[in-house]
Formats: sequence, C-alpha cells, structure tokens
Amino acid sequence: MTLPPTHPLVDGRTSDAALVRAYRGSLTPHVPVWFMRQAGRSLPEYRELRAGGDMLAACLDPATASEITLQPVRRHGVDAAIFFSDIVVPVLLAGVDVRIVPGRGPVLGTPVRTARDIADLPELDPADLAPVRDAVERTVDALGATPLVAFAGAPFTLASYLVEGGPSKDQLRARALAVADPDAFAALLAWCARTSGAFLRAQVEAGASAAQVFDSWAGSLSRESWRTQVARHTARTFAALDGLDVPTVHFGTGTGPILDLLPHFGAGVVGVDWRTPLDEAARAVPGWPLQGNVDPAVLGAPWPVIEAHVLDVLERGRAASAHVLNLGHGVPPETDPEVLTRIVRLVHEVTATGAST
Ligand code: 1CP
Repeated sequence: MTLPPTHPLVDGRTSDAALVRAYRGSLTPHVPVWFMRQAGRSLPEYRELRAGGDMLAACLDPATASEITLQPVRRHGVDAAIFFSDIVVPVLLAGVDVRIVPGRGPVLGTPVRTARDIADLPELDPADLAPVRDAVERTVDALGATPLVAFAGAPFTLASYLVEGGPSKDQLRARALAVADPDAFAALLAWCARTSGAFLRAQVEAGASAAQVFDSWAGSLSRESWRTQVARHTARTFAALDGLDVPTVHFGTGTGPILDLLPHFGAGVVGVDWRTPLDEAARAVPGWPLQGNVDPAVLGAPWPVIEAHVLDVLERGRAASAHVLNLGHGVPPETDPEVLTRIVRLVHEVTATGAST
C-alpha cells in the first residue's frame, strides 16, 4: 500500500515542512529542531494531565495521547511532534504482561529468557493497534503543517527489556543470550522486528510524516555483534515501511563505533548521540543528513553555556548534507522547559538565512 491521497505528506500539508525537507537532504529556511522525549515529565501541563494515572493507559487513550503529543509543540514551537507512546506499547498490545513503573521504566511480569519463552511470545494482531491509529489521526489533524514523527524501538533495545525483565545498566542478560543461544536470540529479534515494525507502520499509515527507530542500547554491543547478529533485524523494522515513502531516522546511543554501518540498514538519516561531534559523524557517513546532538547534561547549565554549546553543535552540523537539531538523548525530566523554548528560538534565529541546509 502506498500513502493515501489524504496523507499529509501527499496532500502537501507537511511535504514542504523544514523537518521533512532536511530529512530528505534539501535546503530549508532554517535548521529544524525537535527534542527526543519533548513530551513528558519536564512539562507541568503533562504532569497535571497524567497526575498519577497509569502510563500505558495514557498511551492507549487516544484523546490523552494526542493531547500530550501536542503540548510541547504549542509550548516550544518545535518543528515536529513525536508521538506520545512507548516502545513497549506494541508488546502490551500483542498480549505480553508489561507495565511502566514510575521512575523506573518498562517491567515485564515474566522475563523472556529461554527458547521456549521466545517461541511462546504471542503475535501482534495489527487490528489491535486501533488506539494507536486513532491517536495519530487526531494528532495529525490538529498539527496541520507540523509533521508528526512516528517511532518504534529497534529489535535489540526492545529485546533487552524482554530478556532483562526491566531496565538494566548494560543489557548483560540480553548479550549473554546472544552468546549462549544465538538461534533463540535471532528468533527473539525477529519477533521484536515484526512487532515494532507493525507499530511503526500503523503510525505512518495513520498520518505520521517521518519515522524514527530508537536503537537506544545498540552501544552496549560490540561492532561485530551488532553487525552480524542485530543489524538485519533493525533493517527489517524499517522494511515494515516498504511502499510508504517517508523519511526514516536511526538513532542510538554509544553508536560512535558503528556510525558508518548505519546507512546500510534502512535509514535515510543518522541520529547522533552527544558523544560524537557532528563534524566527525559527517566524516563517518559522508553525504547523509544528521540529527543531533546537544548534550542533555548541558541543559541545566547557565544560559550562556547552553547557548555556546548549541551554536557549536550548529557549526559542526554544517559538515552534514542537512542537519536537524535535537538532543543527543532524551530530555531529562528535571529540565526547565523555558530552556527548551529558548533553544528553539535561538536555532531558528541564527539559522534563518534562507541558505541553511
Ligand atoms: O516526547 C517523547 O519522546 C515521548 C514519547 C516516548 C518515546 C519516544 C516515550 C514516553 N518513550 C519513548 C521511547 C522509549 N521508551 C525509549 C527509546 C528512547 C530512549 O532511548 O530514551 C526507551 C528506551 C523506552 C523505555 C522506557 N520507557 C524508559 C527507559 C528505561 C531505561 O531503561 O532507562 C522509561 C523511563 C519509560 C517510561 C516512559 N516512556 C515515555 C515517558 C514519558 C516515560 C516516563 C513515564 C512517566 O511519566 O513516569
């Protein structure tokens, strides 16, 4: 299926947006900017709306998920919305017992540790993604010319939560499974790729104008393990979008050693964490649009320090064929939202020459 004529990328609502143009490597009137985890705990209006309610229930209530997605767009004037959901939403919708524990993250009722556990994982029925489609449709209607970014977890990042049973420091059990039982590990990654892929495709079909895969924990793997055991499954997540012509972004943390490999596995744009300067990243992936990479640790500093850092990121980003300013990872919950608004203004002002790429 190709995108329907009423899709915002097709009917022209977002096809000329700075974000979409930059992701496609075209000239933009200013460097576009959005922030990973821009929706969420840094915003008082989010805390008020959530007020102790269950996180996954909020994700599955279309009106709530849509409102939370729109909050940072209204407040900061960012160039994109990122759909408010979580990488484990499709896992829950497949029928796996998973919760999000406040202050901690996704926790499994029963971790998935053996070949038997993996074979028993239920398949996601795409019809069960209806609340996701509904939330995306409402959001896209409200956004008008601002593009919505769809997202999903990359197979290894999702698999880490399933195997570990929750957040972990270095994904040791997941990496141990890769060594102890490579076939079971491959079967698990294939399940994750199907599940994440269906989640991503549903968002794009419902109106998202770009798609980002979060390979957040790719950096805990060796280059060799990522290349030989994981990369083809990440590529399958992107391949779920076959036939839908939307720009795609691959983001991970600690991916410095594998940056040069990323463009070969399905993404058109490379997201860079805070560890690799963008000019260095541009040398690793010459000609590719880059997204990043303001250090989240800088957001609590006095404004002149933040400003100097953002200007440095912009300067280094000029080495790329196109640049979308973002953070090198998510917004820390304690961030003063006023700082994010000031960054958006700064980026728009200093790059509004009409000649930025
Ligand atoms: O603006 C946005 O980006 C909000 C939408 C969003 C996204 C893109 C949420 C809401 N989660 C995610 C993706 C996500 N979830 C990733 C990939 C991005 C990244 O690397 O940060 C990962 C790894 C998760 C898993 C997860 N969910 C964690 C991390 C746990 C760990 O291992 O360190 C946490 C804390 C959650 C819960 C969660 N998801 C989202 C929010 C706002 C929250 C906090 C819930 C709350 O209010 O308590």
